[in-house]
Amino acid sequence: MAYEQELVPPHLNSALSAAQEREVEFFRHWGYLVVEQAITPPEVALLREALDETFARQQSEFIHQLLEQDDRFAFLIDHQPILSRIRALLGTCIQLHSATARVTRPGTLDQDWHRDGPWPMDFAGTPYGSLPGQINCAYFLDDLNPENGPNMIVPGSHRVPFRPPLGHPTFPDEKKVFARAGDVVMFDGWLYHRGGANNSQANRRGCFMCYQNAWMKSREPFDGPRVTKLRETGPPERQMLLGAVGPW
Ligand SMILES: O=C(O)CCC(=O)C(=O)O
Repeated sequence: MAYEQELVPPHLNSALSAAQEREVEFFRHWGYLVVEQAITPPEVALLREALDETFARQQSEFIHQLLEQDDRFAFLIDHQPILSRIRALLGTCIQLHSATARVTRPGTLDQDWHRDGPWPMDFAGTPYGSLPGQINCAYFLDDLNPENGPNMIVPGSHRVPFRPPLGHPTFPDEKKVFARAGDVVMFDGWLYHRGGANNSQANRRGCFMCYQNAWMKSREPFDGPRVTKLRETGPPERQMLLGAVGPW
């Protein structure tokens, strides 16, 4: 066997409370969920500090392999207010697809509508039931407003069987999410989404923890020194989240 048996939970689906079932139903239908104040103000301050330092070193708007940058990001791996919802949606055998951050500088233009993966979508899934399931969790570290740009989504678009339009035309049913610092927008990676233009004078900061089932390929290798140490020293679920289950 290529993995330690104790890493794999005995059941794929755990029992859900009535409140969790309502959230799952909402997410299945609309493809997103806003979790207000999922991190505390001190946690927001900690992440801002870590991200500002990372950004000063990297000078890149988009930061890949975030967990390799600074230990202060590590608590996001299994932050329970979000991970409990990921488990409710994807089941218990889950891993990170990627951990990234975006610092949207003043003057950045509107993003184009996009999905996070190239795979075609069919609202019926496959005959056996699977969908390209991937859920991105956007931790916003600044209050979003019309100046620095909302997080834009088209609720329900995660199941439409065609790709988003080119550019960033207006959808009649688009939603501008004005998240507050500390809120998390969880969204199906196939939901049409984009970041709004930043016309303010300040950076607009966010960390993106993206999850999928543990039997899928991750986008990141998760093989750098910080992640390797986190995996080797972490409890079983954290090990699984960081890719300890290799080939099946
Ligand atoms: O910043 C946002 O609101 C969304 C960012 C995004 O979709 C991306 O970076 O691909």
